[in-house]
Amino acid sequence: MVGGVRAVARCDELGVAPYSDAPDMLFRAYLTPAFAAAQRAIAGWMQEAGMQTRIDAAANLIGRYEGTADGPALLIGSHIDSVRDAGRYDGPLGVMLGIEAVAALHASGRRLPFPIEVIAFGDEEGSRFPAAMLTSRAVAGTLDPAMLEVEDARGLSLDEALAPFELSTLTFAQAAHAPALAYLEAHIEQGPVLESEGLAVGTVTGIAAQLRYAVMVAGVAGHAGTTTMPLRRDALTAAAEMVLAIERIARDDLSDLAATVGCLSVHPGAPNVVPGRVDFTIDIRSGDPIRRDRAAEQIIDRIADIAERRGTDFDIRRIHDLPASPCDPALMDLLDAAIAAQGQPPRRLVSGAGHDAMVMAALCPTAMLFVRCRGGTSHNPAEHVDGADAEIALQVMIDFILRLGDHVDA
Ligand code: HGY
Ligand code: MN
Ligand code: MN
Repeated sequence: MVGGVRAVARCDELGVAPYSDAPDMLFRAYLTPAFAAAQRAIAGWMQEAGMQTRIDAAANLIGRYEGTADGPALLIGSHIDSVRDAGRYDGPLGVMLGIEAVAALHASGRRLPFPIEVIAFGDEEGSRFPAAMLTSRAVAGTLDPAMLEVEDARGLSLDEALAPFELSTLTFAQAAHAPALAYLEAHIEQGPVLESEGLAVGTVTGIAAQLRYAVMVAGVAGHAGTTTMPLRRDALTAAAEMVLAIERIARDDLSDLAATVGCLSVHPGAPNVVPGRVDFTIDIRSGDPIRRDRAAEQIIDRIADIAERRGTDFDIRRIHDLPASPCDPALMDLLDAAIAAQGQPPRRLVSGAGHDAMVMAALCPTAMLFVRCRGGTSHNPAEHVDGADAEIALQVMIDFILRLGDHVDA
């Protein structure tokens, strides 16, 4: 089996039990039993590829392939946590391709003038704790300790979730990495551009800025049969109006601005009770941080107007804020050259999705390679990537690594 095909097959293998916490879909959240099982399988693959493995203080799995010199390492990575009811390739494909790149170097007895470390990041999606990219922030050394005081939906603290891994929030920040040469991440595009242009791979120029809020709307719970309509302070109907206002603001912008309400919970949640409280999240993105922040201000103003008119209270908290992150121009040129060397037309594109690379940019120059995925579908079990495209991506990565080696030697 060629490396790219094996990378896809391994993502498929990780898509089911025991590597998923849910029996009927793929959901692998940070620090769960499925997460630990996936780490064990991936560590075995890393070792077969000639790497020494370790788990760092933030529960990231790292495989290291020594170079001919012991300078700053080339880091290659992506994440192995997933969203709920996920596709199989968002995250794991980048890790599997990193392992395959090292396996190919190892098989030909090749060492680079720098060590290579393949990192399987633990928390990128933020699908368990109300924070995202905790583990790449720890590696990049940009972690705000206050971010570690989080609980999952069952009230388990991050510290409690780390305990079975014999780790703790007290030492989490010790995952901070030594200075690195560069960070390379391969990832499915999660959008339709490459497919629509008949291209297997593309060079990412940068990643859009992200903002996330947690909103709480407080009304008054009441009897569904006796609370007359004019007297109601229904938290859900207020929230519904807010959700539509958020969509309207993003739609009217006509740019790359995107705003999403992806979680909403209604309390107490009974058919015969007027909802007294609603919690929801807002995710706002744009390649232009000014546009993103202006939209956030408009959204908060509209939420305040609606809450006031409907006699409800509200609270809004910023839970995630990442600036736009440009990729390194010199590394983009190297990636373009590696793509051209595989007989593929170089194509540059921006990423609307977030990636560990946007956090790693604080540690070292970053490069990202996008791989075509069917229909641009992602965060959906129908996610699909062709083994042939993964193989092209793998050859591009190997060529990129060798070019970087020449660059460092020169
Ligand atoms: O939310 C994102 O953009 C990414 O998939 N974590
Ligand atoms: Mn994702
Ligand atoms: Mn991802």
